[in-house]
Amino acid sequence: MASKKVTLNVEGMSCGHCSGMVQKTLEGIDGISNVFVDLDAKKADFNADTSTHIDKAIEKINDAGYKASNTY
Ligand SMILES: [Cu+2]
Repeated sequence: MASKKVTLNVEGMSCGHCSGMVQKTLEGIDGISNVFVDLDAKKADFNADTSTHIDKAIEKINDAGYKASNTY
């Protein structure tokens, strides 16, 4: 299965703690790999196995108190 490269916009990150939280949140989801969170650009890059995993990632980031949206 080829994983899909994804970039999400993430609002609400103001410091390294925030980006670290988003990083850990994404790394804790099965089916998501190669996570890179860019605090300055307010973006999160990762590979997702399926689009369901992308939805899960957005949901988990929002649960953590940030605001994620896809960059279609
Ligand atoms: Cu912070």
